[in-house]
Amino acid sequence: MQLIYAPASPFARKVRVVAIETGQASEIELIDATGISPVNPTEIVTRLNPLARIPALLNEEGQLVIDSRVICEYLDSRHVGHRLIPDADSKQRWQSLTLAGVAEGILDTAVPLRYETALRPEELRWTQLIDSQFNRINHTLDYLEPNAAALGEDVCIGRIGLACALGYLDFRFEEFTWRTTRPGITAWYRDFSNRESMMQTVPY
Ligand SMILES: N[C@@H](CCC(=O)N[C@@H](CS)C(=O)NCC(=O)O)C(=O)O
Repeated sequence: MQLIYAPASPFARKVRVVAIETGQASEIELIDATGISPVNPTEIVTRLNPLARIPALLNEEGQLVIDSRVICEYLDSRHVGHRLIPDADSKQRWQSLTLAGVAEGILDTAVPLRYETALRPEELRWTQLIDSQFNRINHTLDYLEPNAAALGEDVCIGRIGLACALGYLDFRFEEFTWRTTRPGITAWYRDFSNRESMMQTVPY
């Protein structure tokens, strides 16, 4: 299989963490599309993915699998170990998928925010939008904080998503000091970041 990714992409990181956690990393050839952005779609990505986004996976049959959520589910469907997406009859399923949705929402906010603050010419930036997007992330982290202790160490799609989202905030928004008022998430993230899968995929 081939995975079009970039080391800086948090969506691609999620997929890579899932690949490592499920023992499939060695089956995946990584193709680096560093530099891709909405104003620089890059040839390798547009050739494979009409949406010109990463991650994009080409499976062994040459079929395209896109959107990180779908790629994670695809990888989770082809191994025999502990399921990262809990089965339909598991009590954990909706809790894990909801956390995955919350993490996705943080990234769906943070990645465009990065484009807005780093890519868009300074004179065209819209501070009201920037502020409201940071507010959204803050509200979401505040919502998670009281239940941080319940996050636990067990690995699942929701926790992987959250860890990749927090890693992205640290990587792209150094000045965004989300830890200050959130000791629970801070401690959880510190522990989760020690997983081999997280250490092997630190963004750069
Ligand atoms: N919903 C998509 C989002 C993927 C995404 O936005 N990836 C970013 C890189 S982190 C990208 O490809 N940006 C280029 C663009 O939006 O044109 C997924 O989960 O795979």
